[in-house]
This record gives sequence, structure tokens and C-alpha cells, in this order.
Amino acid sequence: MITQEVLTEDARAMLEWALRLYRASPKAVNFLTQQRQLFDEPLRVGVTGRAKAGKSTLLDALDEEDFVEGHTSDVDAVLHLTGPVRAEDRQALQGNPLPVNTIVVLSRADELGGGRVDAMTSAKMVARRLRAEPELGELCQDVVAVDGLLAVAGRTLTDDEFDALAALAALPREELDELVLSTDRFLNPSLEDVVLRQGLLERLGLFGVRLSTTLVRRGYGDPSRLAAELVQRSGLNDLRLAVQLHFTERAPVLKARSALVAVETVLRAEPRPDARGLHAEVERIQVTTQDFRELRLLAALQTGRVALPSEITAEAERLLGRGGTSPASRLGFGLDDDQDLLQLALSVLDRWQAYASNPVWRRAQTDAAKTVVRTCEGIIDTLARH
Ligand SMILES: Nc1nc2c(ncn2[C@@H]2O[C@H](COP(=O)(O)OP(=O)(O)O)[C@@H](O)[C@H]2O)c(=O)[nH]1
Ligand SMILES: [Mg+2]
Repeated sequence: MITQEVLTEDARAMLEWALRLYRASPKAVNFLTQQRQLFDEPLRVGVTGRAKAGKSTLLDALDEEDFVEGHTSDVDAVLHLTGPVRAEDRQALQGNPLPVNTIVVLSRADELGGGRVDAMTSAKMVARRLRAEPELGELCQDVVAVDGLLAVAGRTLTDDEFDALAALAALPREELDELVLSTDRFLNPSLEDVVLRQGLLERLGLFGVRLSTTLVRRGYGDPSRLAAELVQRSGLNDLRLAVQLHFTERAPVLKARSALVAVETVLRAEPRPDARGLHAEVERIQVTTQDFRELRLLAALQTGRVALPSEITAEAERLLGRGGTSPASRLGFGLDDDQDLLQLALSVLDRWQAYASNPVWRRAQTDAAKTVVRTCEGIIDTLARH
């Protein structure tokens, strides 16, 4: 979108302005020079969370070059790993000036669901509930449940491992159920092949073993089919999709956000009387950038700070890019729709213009409608240029 190109240029110009203004401060120059360099590099994502939250394992599963462990000053977006969300997690997420760059990952999600075969199904339901929780909605863009261990195993499952799992699955039902009841039983030294089982347990966890043997019994009879199903059930694909929607598609916005945060940091650390113009520019970019408006309004709608009539709330969220920022995603355009996209966009714009001037709506609501109107204009702009 053309607005993102403008944003990128504005952010770059702002960094240059800051560099000129602070040229006498080696510390500021160092920091800003590094930020300007990062600005032109690919989006960097930090994976954060407590020790043993599963950060290294998830990084392994994602296998993305520009993802790093920890929250450093050089990341543009964050995957925050947590078990059941606790007060300290909320704290870790707060104090974020533009909280538009965080996905919460319910990690080790198999344990959340007690390791039962349906553990991931219940973990995914917990994630869905948390996503709609107002307080959390304000702090992050999305909540996704992932079993990182299972994802890694699925991506790298060997034929030998498959054979071992298939052999387990071929045991009489009761014998197998008994064996996978607990780690102790599974590793019972008086049974054969305990070393093999030890290996499976390390790779898959007890949940992974239970799930894999169940799947083999249900007919996932070859290594690649089982592997793909394990990856699907691990939640890794859901996480990749969320990263795509919230980070990759909005990369220029997140890059600009990083630049804004960097300049604000310098302005705060080394205040100067002649920085008023730069302050104003930072604020102008934050307030006028449509992408930031969209993200702020999405958070406001989700937290209930702004409430629209319920029958159009979902449409507003979709138009604002909740499910993706392409014109088709924003318009909720299915593959089998044969309506003209531009016609559809024009009629949607019409309706939202009417909302924006609805005399019985409150100010916050008409302001929200105006933001959606600008979004519709952006969609039409994009469509008209193709
Ligand atoms: N059951 C289960 N165990 C996991 C999962 N992810 C990681 N682990 C295990 O938890 C421990 C800590 O994981 P690690 O990725 O090193 O955590 P980090 O300290 O946050 O980097 C390791 O023993 C992993 O095998 C998961 O999704 N499910
Ligand atoms: Mg680690």
C-alpha cells in the first residue's frame, strides 16, 4: 500500500533528523546509527518468556533466520511465551508505547491440557478465550497455543522413530494404554526396548507418544502423513499464520514503530530544548498513520473501550485487517465470490460513511467509523491502481 511507503520514508527522515540533532552526543549517535542500519534489514522477531518456557524449542520448530531468543533492543516484534497467563506476563507486556507487535504464545500447550490426547484441542480453546479477553487484547495482537516439542518432532520425524511408534501402536490396546499412562510406566526398566522408548519420550513428550500411537491406529500409516499431522496439531501452522498476518504483512509498520520507539528513547534520555520539532514529528507520525490508527482501533474494539453496534463489529475488525491486510481479506471476499471487488468496496465505503455521520452515535463511535472509512478509501485506492 502506498501509505506504507510514505510511512517508511517519514520514519527514515525522522531517524536522520534525530541523527543531525544529536550529532554532538556520541552515545545517541551510536544508538541511532545502529537503529538506522536495522531499519533497512528484515523484520527481527524476539522470542521471550521465562526460563524453560520453551523458547529454544520453538525457535527450532520455526527455523526462521531473523528470529532470536530474548527481548533485545534490535527486535521489531515479539513472540511472548507463557503457560497459563499470570500477572507477571501481563506486566512483561505492559509499558509498550504502541502495543501492536506482540503475539502471546501459550507454549508447552500439551502440558496445559494435562497431556491427554485432546490436550491441544483444549489448549487451542483456551487461546481463543484469552484472545477475546479485553485486558489481554490491549497488550497483544493474538494468542496462539503451540506444542513446540511436537512441532520439532513432526518436522524431523525419522523412519526409525515412525517404526518404533508403529510397533507401540500395534500392541494390544490395554497394554498400550497402561504403558503410556505415566512417564514411569513408559520407562519401566523391566520391559524391552526401554532405550528406544526413552528416545521417543525425549523427542515427543508423553503427549506426543500418546497422540502419535493413537494416530497410527487411526490409519496414519506412513511417516510423512504422521509427521504432517503432528505439525498441524502442534499449533505451529496457526502460529506461522499469525506471524504472517500480524508481523510479515505489516512489516513496514513494525519497522517504523521501532524507529519511533528509538527516537523517543533518545528524546527521553537526553532531552534538549531544540528538540520540540522532532517531538512533534514523532507525534504526528503516530497519530496520522492509518496503520497505527487501525491497530489502535482494533485493540479498542477488542477491549470494549469503543463499542460499535454488535452486528457490525466483526465487519469493522475485518476491514481493519484483523484477518489479513489484503483487500480481499479485509472485504471478507471468498474464492467463490463472483462479485466485483471494487463494487463491493464502494458499497462498504458508502455504508461506513453513513455510520460516520450518524447523529445518534457517540463521538468515539463516529471517530471509529471515520477510521474505517479511511481504511475503505485505502482499499479502493489499492484496487483502483491494479
Ligand atoms: N511437553 C513439552 N515440553 C517442552 C515443550 N517445549 C519445550 N519443552 C521442554 O521444556 C524444556 C525447556 O525447553 P527450552 O526450549 O530449552 O526452554 P527455554 O529455556 O525457554 O529456551 C526442555 O526440556 C524441552 O524439551 C513443549 O511444547 N511441550
Ligand atoms: Mg533457551
